[in-house]
Amino acid sequence: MQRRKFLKNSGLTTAGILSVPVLASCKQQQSPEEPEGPINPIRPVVIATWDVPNATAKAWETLKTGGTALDAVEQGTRVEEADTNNQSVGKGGRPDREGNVTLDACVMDHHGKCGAVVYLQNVTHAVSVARKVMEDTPHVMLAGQGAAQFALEKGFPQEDLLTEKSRQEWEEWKKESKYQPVINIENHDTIGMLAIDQNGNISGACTTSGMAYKMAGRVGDSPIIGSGLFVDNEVGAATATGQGEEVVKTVGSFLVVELMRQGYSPQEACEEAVQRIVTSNPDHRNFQVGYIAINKKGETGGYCIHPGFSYRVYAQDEHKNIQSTSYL
Ligand code: SD4
Repeated sequence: MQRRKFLKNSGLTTAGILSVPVLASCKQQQSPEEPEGPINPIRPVVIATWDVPNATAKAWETLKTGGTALDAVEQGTRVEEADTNNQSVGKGGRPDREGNVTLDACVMDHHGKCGAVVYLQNVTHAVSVARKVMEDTPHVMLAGQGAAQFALEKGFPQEDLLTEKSRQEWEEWKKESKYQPVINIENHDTIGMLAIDQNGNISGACTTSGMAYKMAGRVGDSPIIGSGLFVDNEVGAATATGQGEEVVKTVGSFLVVELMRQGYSPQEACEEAVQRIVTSNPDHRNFQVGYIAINKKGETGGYCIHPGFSYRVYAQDEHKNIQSTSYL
């Protein structure tokens, strides 16, 4: 939904939007009988970017066997990190232009705690290193050599992440050395995953090898809290895929969650966040961005710029791949 339309429908002006928290608290005072939590919430729910049935199945199984939402998103995304056929995540990821596979990942839990690693090399499970940063350090983010050293200290195996297939493709790419991100690359890309568990707690994870043939040292949106992922247990969560630079410029996942706080559904919030990118960037026909979101009621949504993005939802024992609607 476009912002103007929302304002029209809701009868709110910009000033009204800005004062929503004030209005909300007045409303609570006037209607004490109004229930605090969502009525009949859908729980548990897992949602992930792209068609990643093995990952969402693993997350679902984790929830069903007593795991928390954080356990679910970690276990689910690890499936893609270990899958060498997924050349955008973990082992087998496409390298930067110098031939190095560098990983970015983050996690965020229902307490608002978070951890991230950027430019991590030679460790497959970046998402688990990110969780360790969150749980075992006073910091939020570790980069490069420091992140690798931390992973080593925590017992993560060191391995070469560049597979023969990705190496050969990189050799081929070098002949022209043209950096042109490919829209919907193989329809199987960076994984962002959100889950709400039986207790209604929400967590998220996002992990990637980033844009193929990026400059050495480049970091995208995926490990940046608020851009590639954001969780607010009172409201909901969002995560992004696609050209990270555009997501960072609009602090995309935070924006989606803040829109849900203002009353947008997950679907409407994703649409508005994509609209924000499209409006500010006339080049939007040349890149993809996709968002998915979940709210406290367990409702989900997704939206992207170009057709071809899909997302997996596992809820009420139904496991579906949903073709996202798109701006173009
Ligand atoms: C990045 N957002 O590094 C990631 C890449 C991605 O689909 O999502 N590709 O910018």
